[in-house]
Amino acid sequence: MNLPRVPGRLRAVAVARDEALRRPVHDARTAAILGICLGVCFLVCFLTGLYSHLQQNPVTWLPVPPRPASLYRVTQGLHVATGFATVPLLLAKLWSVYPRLFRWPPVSGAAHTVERLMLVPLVCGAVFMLFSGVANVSRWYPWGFYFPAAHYWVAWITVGALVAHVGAKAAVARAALARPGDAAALGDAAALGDPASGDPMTAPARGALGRRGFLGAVAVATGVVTVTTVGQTVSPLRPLTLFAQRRPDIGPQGVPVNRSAVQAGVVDAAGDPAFRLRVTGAVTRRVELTGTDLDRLARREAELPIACVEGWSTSARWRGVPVADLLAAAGVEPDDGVTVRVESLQARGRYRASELNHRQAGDLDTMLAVALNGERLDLDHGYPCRLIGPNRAGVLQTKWVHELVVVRA
Ligand SMILES: Nc1nc2c(c(=O)[nH]1)N[C@H]1C(S)=C(S)[C@@H](COP(=O)(O)O)O[C@H]1N2
Ligand SMILES: [Mo]
Repeated sequence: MNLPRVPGRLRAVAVARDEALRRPVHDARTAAILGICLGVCFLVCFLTGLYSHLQQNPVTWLPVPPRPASLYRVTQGLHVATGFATVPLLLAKLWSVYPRLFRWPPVSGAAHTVERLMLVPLVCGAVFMLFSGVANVSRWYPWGFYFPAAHYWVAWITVGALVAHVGAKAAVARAALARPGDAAALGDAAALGDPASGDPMTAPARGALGRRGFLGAVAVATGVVTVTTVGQTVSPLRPLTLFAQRRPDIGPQGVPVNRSAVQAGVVDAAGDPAFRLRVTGAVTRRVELTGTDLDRLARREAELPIACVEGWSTSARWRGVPVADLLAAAGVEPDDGVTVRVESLQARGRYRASELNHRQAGDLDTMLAVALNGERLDLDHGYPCRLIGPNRAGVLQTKWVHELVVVRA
């Protein structure tokens, strides 16, 4: 090898790098295969994440529909599952490509400099997304920022960098996938600008990990992570739930509780005989109902899921009063100018209120539930009444409801 201007230490790095790049586990073909798997996971995760963002930050020009009833359960289950599956995939990809970091000279030309700089937001963004997502569903918050906002904006940065990366690498990846592995390894090392790498010593050393073995191990790791976590939403896999934070069948009345009545500080108010549910705001008649009135009016039954943003979900049988009936009693027609604010007895906290658009408010399965799985609603599930509606994120299923405020645009 002839590298006259490179000091001895760097030359040793170059030799080690070229040797690594000749191994199939570090070549362009392996990188491309892992890249495609990662790209698919990122795409599904990003789109389902956008949908979850839209649920929690509604816009008038794209109202979230109440049907299909289980849509959010499926999209958020996919969001968390693909996020988890991405962890082993990303680690494998980073390990597969890290020898390229030691390229010398580090950049050649302006376009290449930009391409390499884009790796910073791509890698940092991807690591941040996975770390913050996994920590959040584990209910570990080792940070001072508001998780949903940070997770949302870093997602855009990461996906932007990913699009640029795919654009820059498409030709190399396509070629690597079209060629048999060894040629890919060779071409790849040569592409790093070191003519000495063009020698034909491309076969992996005897006993070294081959591409098939490496990708097989990654597939097994991804499978294990998925199978031991999706039980939090896919009922037949419940017994295998090992790493997920929730068994969705454990809790009062067979449903988990995220925030209890004690934590929400509503025990006294919820148990007070003076409790009244009020329908207020842009109404023709004010409506005021006692707990007994609610029980009497609660004739609607529906099987609807609770689907937490953290990935667990479960289906349950609810009985309650359709919000549409309460609006009718208040003389309100839920046309497209109407939104309904659902207010909880809980005085503080981010999830103490939620909003219904006119389509959600008009769906008869959107109701104030008083019974769950055939029993009077448990205090921790929102007694005296809680909102439950089809195709809604768990955070929007407000518990301990005491007021519906009709807002007219
Ligand atoms: N008032 C109030 N309602 C709330 C919450 C809350 O903290 N306060 N948490 C929400 C979240 S995050 C979820 S997932 C569901 C869970 O409902 P459950 O405890 O009945 O399972 O309630 C929602 N309703
Ligand atoms: Mo939740």
